[in-house]
Amino acid sequence: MTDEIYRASTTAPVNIAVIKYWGKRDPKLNLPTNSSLSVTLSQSDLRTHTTASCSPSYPSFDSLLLNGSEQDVSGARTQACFRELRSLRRNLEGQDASLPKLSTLPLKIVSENNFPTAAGLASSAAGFAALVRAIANLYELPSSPTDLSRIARQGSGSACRSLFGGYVGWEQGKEVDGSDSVAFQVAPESHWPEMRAIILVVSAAKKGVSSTTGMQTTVATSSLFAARASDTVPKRMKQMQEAIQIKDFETFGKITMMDSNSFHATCLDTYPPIFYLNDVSRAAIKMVEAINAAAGRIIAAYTFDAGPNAVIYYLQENEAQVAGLFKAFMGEKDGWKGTRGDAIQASEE
Ligand code: 2P0
Repeated sequence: MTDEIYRASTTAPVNIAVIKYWGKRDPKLNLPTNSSLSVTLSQSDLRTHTTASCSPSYPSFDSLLLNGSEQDVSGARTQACFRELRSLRRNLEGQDASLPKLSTLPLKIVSENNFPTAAGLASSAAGFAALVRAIANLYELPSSPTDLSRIARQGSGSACRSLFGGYVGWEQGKEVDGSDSVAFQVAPESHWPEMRAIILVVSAAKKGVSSTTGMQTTVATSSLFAARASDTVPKRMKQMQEAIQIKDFETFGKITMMDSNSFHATCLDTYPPIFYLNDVSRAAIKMVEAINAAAGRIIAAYTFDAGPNAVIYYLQENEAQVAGLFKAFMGEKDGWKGTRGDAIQASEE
């Protein structure tokens, strides 16, 4: 092999869950205690761009640069992704001796996010999805998005949903090896092109309690959690998929808001309690309630992940009543905004 550099790039989108993943039955493989469902809107354009390369000329260790800063790749999650992808490449090389032995070369990964990292905007989801697909492209693996979702899940649970666009489910699965715990597309984005999301950036700071630590404490201490995982979420998964299929925004919105509330209720029911919402988050909830009350039906739906930032879903036809009102109320401030101006910065005071 010469000192050639082999390279491939990809992007992966942030996904925002409308039925939340919270709780692991296997923390090593990131196997969840319930299925979940997310929406990826390309118009919101929150993405990780990743280039994976390998070369005999590189120093003899794997490296990962995220937004210009060197990251530790020795963690079990990153190592699991590297190991699985190298093993698939090794199989290809075993079948075809003419292929360059890329599986033996050090990897250099360079990633850039166009949104605040670890601010409850699912940065690890887009990050691991892009990392896995970039390496799979580099290795020219014939893997399907489903196969890649199985690998990305081991990097970060929610990452499996970022391998698909549009409306994406993550089937919790039953197998102990996680082979059936994969993402699937419920509908492409084009199925419901009127869907819009606005992100209210309440805080771009790193979250106080990491998702992994938070969810393990919830599983261990919350009595609300068991009912959520075994009863509430399975019912909602069905209802939500039906609502998406028939483009029923009122049901979509109601389940989205109720599931966000249920997730944050189990956080509060965790001991010691976990608070992700703050006063601005609660003001956003009241705004949505007021918008819906004025409309006489649900035209806006909020959801919050492991942080105070709100994502508000609405349909294009209600742009003025929803996004217009939020922008007017919160004021457009300097600071981070989505590339198409669809995120607004709010003050925490
Ligand atoms: C979700 N969240 O479904 C939920 C809602 C946060 C609240 O997935 O430990 O970063 O890497 O598997 O995927 C955040 O959890 O956790 C998350 P790990 P992850 O989007």
